[in-house]
Amino acid sequence: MKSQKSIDPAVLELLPKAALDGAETVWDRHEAQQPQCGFGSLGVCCRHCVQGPCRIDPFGTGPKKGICGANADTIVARNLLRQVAGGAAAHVDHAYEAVEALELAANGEINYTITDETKLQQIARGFGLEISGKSKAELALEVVEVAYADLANHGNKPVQWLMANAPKERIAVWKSLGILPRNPDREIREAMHQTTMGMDADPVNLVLATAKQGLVDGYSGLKLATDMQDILFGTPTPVVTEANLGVLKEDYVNLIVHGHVPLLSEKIVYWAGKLQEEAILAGAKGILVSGICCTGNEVLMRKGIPLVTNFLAQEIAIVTGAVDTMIVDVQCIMPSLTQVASCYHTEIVTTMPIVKLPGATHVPFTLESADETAQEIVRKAITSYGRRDSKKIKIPNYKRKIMAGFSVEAIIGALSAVDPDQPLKPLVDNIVNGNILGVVATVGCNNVKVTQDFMHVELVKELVKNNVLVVATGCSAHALAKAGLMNSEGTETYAGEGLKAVLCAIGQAAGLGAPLPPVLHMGSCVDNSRIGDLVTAIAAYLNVDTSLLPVAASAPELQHEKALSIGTWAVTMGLTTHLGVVPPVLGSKAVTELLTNGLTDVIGGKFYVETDPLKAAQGLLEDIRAKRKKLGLPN
Ligand code: MSK
Repeated sequence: MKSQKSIDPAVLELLPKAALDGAETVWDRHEAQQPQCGFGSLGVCCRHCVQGPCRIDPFGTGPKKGICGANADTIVARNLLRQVAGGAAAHVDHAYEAVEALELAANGEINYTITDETKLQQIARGFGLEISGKSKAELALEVVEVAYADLANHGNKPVQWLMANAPKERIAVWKSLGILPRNPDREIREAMHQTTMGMDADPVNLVLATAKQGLVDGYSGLKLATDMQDILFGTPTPVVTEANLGVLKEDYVNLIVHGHVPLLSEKIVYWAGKLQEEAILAGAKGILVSGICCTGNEVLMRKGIPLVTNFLAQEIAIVTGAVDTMIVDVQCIMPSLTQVASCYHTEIVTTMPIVKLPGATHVPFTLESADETAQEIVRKAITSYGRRDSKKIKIPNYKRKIMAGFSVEAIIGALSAVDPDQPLKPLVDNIVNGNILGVVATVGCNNVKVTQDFMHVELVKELVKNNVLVVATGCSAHALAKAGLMNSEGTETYAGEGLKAVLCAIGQAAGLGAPLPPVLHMGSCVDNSRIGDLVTAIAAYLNVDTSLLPVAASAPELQHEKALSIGTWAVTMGLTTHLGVVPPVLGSKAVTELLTNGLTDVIGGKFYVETDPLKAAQGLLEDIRAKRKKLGLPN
């Protein structure tokens, strides 16, 4: 299947146009990189000091040690720890900005409101804060104080966001392994220290440090970011919209938001609504905002903004010739966007001080000037619309209806229609009786080494056919949305009989008049915390450790360091975590064995690598069935 670049028909339709228009794509550059470095692919190249680079001969005939004496096990384990720490750093930085935004909003220093008081109170209660008699702003400032204290705590106090939210059984496991993280900056700094020249050479110690970074990511990154964003912008509720390049409209100003952080994109959505008249005066029918990657997921979940496409096709969106402005914030932004945009009239707008692209327009975003910045960018898009070349426009007519917005609160809300007193009971009862065999979370990216979306879609079709409920985030959610797995028709077409019956019953009870989709869209990369919350709630309801649940995770097409850190967190949660792309660890048998097997006895979870989607589905089904058997549930 790798010979094909994508299974997305919209992408396939536009690839020849990209070539004709002189727009180089990620697939062209991947081809030019062949053959990719075998040492790098195996993880046995070390560049941590300037005596190197050193490479270990994987066949055993050449050097077995680097110049300092580090062997393949040490080098592979150090490289992995740095990658996972890189992913955690990105999420913690994201979360930190969200905390700052909540503080400024609560102090009335910026024009953002606190939207979800219920969530604010729930989080405050989790930290033992008194909520009665306090205004929203007062309580928010107290929560902010806890967050800042957590981000900067001294001594050996563990991360409070973890202690308040993680399952107690898991905390005991992590404590016994000595991997409870302290403040995240200290842990990330320590990982850099631990892996520099002349430091840790013990692969077991390094792999445990990697697990600790997974926890930094899970609680000081993902969970903290989602909590802050829900308080500020609201906890998602079900929304219906569409996904794929066909959502772009030729006669509208098309403005795409891309990246990860919703602080600016929320304002863009607001001001695009307000400035419609200006677009009409410019000759358009209006302004259409749509999204790529996880900024797209954020505004989809809360505002019902349509999804254009996922990571691998970000350049292809521009090839439509109909994108007037693409605004980027942080993470997953290809530097090539400006080269592709130069073939069309599209303006790329960077907004963050740490993400500037040569050839892009930089409009600095600050929380204090958010409204002005958003207006300026929307007006830029309207101006850009006037520069279009109609001969270059081609919008593929492919899009699918999707239902998204499945926060844990929204799922509980739908289940409450069946059992208001014990909302989790209908879900758990159906897992127990086997109508739902188990739950799999598919997360993460596209990777150019894999046919775009193929692994996501084929894996998930097989899982839902076997009555596995799938929840999804990130670019996996995009892929499944584009493939028609996030609407009621998807339930009719793809779900096994048991799963279909449950989704129909809940959909009817919740007043949707149609089944719930077989794949529930739970949000962006940081919203993997929602999946963690759901797993934690189910385990608490059943009073079992998460590692015993018939629940697994998968990153079918991972590319980013963040996907590695999210996957590591899933393993620390006790879940079998499938990777559909081989990470750079095969150069060390010891590290590979630890990750895929050796850790299981102590941590409960493990990585499972399988590049064939149907075999991967079978592997996950076997894992789920084995866990059901242990719990005494029917298979
Ligand atoms: S955007 S990290 S390619 S999921 Fe979150 Fe997609 Fe992966 Fe970026």
